[in-house]
Amino acid sequence: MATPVQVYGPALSTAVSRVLTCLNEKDIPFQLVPVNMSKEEHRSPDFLKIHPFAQVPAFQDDHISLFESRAICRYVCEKHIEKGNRELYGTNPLAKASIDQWLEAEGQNFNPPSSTLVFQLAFAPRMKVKQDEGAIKQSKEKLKKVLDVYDRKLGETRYLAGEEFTLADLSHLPNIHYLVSADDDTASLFTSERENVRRWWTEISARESWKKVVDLYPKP
Ligand SMILES: N[C@@H](CCC(=O)N[C@@H](CS)C(=O)NCC(=O)O)C(=O)O
Repeated sequence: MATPVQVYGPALSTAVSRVLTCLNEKDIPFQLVPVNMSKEEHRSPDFLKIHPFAQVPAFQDDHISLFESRAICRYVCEKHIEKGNRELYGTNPLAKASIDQWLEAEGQNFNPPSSTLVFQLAFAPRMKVKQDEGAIKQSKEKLKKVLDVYDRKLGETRYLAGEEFTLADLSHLPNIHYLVSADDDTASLFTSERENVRRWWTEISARESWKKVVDLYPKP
């Protein structure tokens, strides 16, 4: 039997759970290799051989290793075109370009403010780090503008890149998961203020591939 692919890092990392969700969509068995970040294991010389920027996830498939969660997801989809969800990274050049376009929007427009909020609202309290109110306010304003664009698009199509659930939608799951659980009013950005975003979030967060990843998160 082939060795399962290995994903290094804790499941509760947003970038790690992006990759795990993709592997679940594609029905690819994986082994989650623990990396204790509080003990700085991601900065060890051995880890730097597979992730030169000392971050998670790192990914190994036989003799190859990769980093950057979105690149790993694209690789998994291209390598396993026939497995699991075949639409995940499109089946023709236009579908792929459309998915890439929204994956870029996620990485460049959505992720900067939303990952700041994930850190400030979800991780800072757990790490007993003082929250930066200015960063929270500024990121929320930026995120609202991005979500207004999403809401218009999702009023035209069921998912971001068209009528199929794709990597473009999947890539948003980890950050939104943390933001809808925040103690303040951030959840309402996704769950009530924008009708199409609300419908989309309800739909994508109900996917089995994602629920299996949430099951791996440590229980509070
Ligand atoms: N763009 C990278 C981001 C990776 C990233 O920021 N990982 C975080 C955890 S979610 C990390 O390793 N943080 C530790 C650090 O940067 O020191 C990806 O998508 O893989």
